[in-house]
Amino acid sequence: MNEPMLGGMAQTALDRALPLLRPGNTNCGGCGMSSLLQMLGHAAADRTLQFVMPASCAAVCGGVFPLSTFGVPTLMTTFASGAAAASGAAAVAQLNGEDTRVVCLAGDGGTYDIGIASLSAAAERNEDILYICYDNEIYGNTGGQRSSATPAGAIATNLRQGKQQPKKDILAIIAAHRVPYAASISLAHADDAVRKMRVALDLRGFRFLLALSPCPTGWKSEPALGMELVRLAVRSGLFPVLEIFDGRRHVINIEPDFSDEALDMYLSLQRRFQRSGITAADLRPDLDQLWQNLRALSGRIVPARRSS
Ligand SMILES: Cc1ncc(C[n+]2csc(CCOP(=O)(O)OP(=O)(O)O)c2C)c(N)n1
Ligand code: SF4
Ligand SMILES: [Mg+2]
Repeated sequence: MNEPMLGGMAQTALDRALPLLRPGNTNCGGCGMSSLLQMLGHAAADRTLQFVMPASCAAVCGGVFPLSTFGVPTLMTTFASGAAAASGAAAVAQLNGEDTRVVCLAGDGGTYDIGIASLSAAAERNEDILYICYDNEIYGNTGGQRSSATPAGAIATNLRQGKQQPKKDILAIIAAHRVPYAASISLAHADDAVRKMRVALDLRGFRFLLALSPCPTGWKSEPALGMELVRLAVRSGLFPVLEIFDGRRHVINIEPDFSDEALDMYLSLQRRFQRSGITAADLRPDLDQLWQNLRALSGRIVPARRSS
């Protein structure tokens, strides 16, 4: 199967004997997390994996015991204990002399909010786990409530007028723990995403990946437009794609063109931004500041915004 959305990188029998996420799962059509799992399967190839998943759409999409659509052993946990349980699973694998890579897959609610204490603790101890946050910017599995990852201007089922506060910068928070590797990945840039997944799978110690994950159900967007939305977010500078090594060395992987047209398109293609009427002009000052900081951290002196 050659799926154009993934640039021909869809899961095939050549990647691993069992896909990480099999057909029959309960994810909505166009769910970014499904694409992420497809890419992760491609990146992991024949590496031995174990999943740990706190409460989320991911945790339920495997189905009802004893059936599972996951292609690897998967441990479901409470929200608060995801990173702690993953740390334990990694320790057990090491004691058994197994080369199992433990991957904690969590949503933004489980990462930015309810699981942040055990996540911070695991990062501080430099536990040997790969923590992946698929960030759909809401509590998706319970109907789309606001999280601290919800961006300014978006409505949620418990927030009717559009969020006032900006999104929490979770990558900076994780980097502040000086972990070996933290990176953001764009699902619309499959080569870069798969490369980083491989780097993160092969490193030892605490590794963190953050993916902006389209959620047609919560974003009120067309399922087929998910990858285009991610592309617009990257292009406009809204979602920076970067790697941070040891919490210090910042590398920007994809250079935006800071297009306001792309940013307005991103906002207008999702009905969650309609009620607040937020525009690129409202967001741009904060984005300029964000990019000035990123330029300083990455040692690059390119101006935050190119003059047109
Ligand atoms: C302590 C606790 N509070 C609330 C819930 C109910 N709950 C289950 S999944 C979920 C949403 C999770 O959101 P997120 O982590 O962003 O993952 P998503 O559903 O968006 O994939 C909630 C609130 C729970 N299981 N445990
Ligand atoms: S609600 Fe969103 S995150 Fe959950 S399965 Fe549907 S598209 Fe995916
Ligand atoms: Mg979520």
